[in-house]
Amino acid sequence: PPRVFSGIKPSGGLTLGNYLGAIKPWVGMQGPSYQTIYCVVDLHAITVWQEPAELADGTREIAAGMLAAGIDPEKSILFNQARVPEHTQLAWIFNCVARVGWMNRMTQFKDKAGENAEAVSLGLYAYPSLMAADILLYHATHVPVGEDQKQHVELTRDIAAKFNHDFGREFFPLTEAVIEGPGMRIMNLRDGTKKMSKSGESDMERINMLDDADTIAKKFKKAKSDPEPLPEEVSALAGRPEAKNLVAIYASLSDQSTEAVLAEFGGEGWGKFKPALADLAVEKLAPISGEMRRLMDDKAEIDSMLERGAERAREIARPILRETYEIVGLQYS
Ligand code: AQP
Repeated sequence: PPRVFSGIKPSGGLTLGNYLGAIKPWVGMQGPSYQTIYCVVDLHAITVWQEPAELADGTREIAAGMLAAGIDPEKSILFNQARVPEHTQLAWIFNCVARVGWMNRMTQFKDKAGENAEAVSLGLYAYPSLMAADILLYHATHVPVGEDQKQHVELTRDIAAKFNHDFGREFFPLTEAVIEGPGMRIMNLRDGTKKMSKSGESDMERINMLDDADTIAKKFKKAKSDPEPLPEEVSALAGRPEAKNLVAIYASLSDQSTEAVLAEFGGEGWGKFKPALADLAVEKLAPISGEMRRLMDDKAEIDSMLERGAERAREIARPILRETYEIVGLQYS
């Protein structure tokens, strides 16, 4: 079956955006149609400063979130990136294949670096090359990601194509981004034009998977909305980013279409919709956060699960890296 690879950075606590936009669809891809490989990409996290004392626990939290949400370590390979050194080995080769001009066009780098592009880490700049290595180390052909990662998957194809061309062999596949349907980009609760992020400034702008029921209720109550009631028609959500986001979260959590949510709540005010949304979120998230806490209590168990996953990942990665070295003419022992 075609191989799927995707990952999450342990750069903060897991958010509702990561869950609805990534983990939930990944759970659905497990099964006979795909071989699924999911990774906690800790090497990507350190492209910006991470407190060493918190990084290992952050890695365990993301792994616990994936397990609690339904990633099954028997059906999928689940591990953390640092345990498989082949990722960085292949990334170096890709640093020598990719062109500086390609990196200069990456919009995520421009967004993250902002005004300060001279002072960010070299790792942040080279991030897409490591991401290409993550994917191509397994010859993965399908990468489920949010819309914001599409450009990086296209760059992965460019790197694969240039490698294949330069060395005269069709060795790396041309990977496809699998973008989930609309509504899968969960926005910031205080500003509906920005995405919900782990590392956003204020905790009030996101729902963390480990938030308790009162915190979830408070965050939705204080979430920015607008003075209008909910519309009857989906088209009337245009130009109302906060309303659109809250309706999309409800639809995604309840596995319904936006139309169905508006059929139920159209014409109602926020005083009715926000508590219903908070109740739904608590109902869906409480079992996951409970299981996450239980898993995180036993660090040794999570670590040995990640270690087993890493061993399985290396069985695939090692021969592909070895062959890459041979193609390039590097001696390897
Ligand atoms: N708000 C979101 N809505 C939908 N999907 C999202 N993803 C992240 N935020 C949202 C998806 O989650 C996967 C893992 O993302 P990541 O952790 O590797 O990187 P990110 O997209 O940069 O996540 P954050 O939360 O915004 O982290 P920080 O703040 O550290 O940069 C990806 O598939 C992503 O699309």
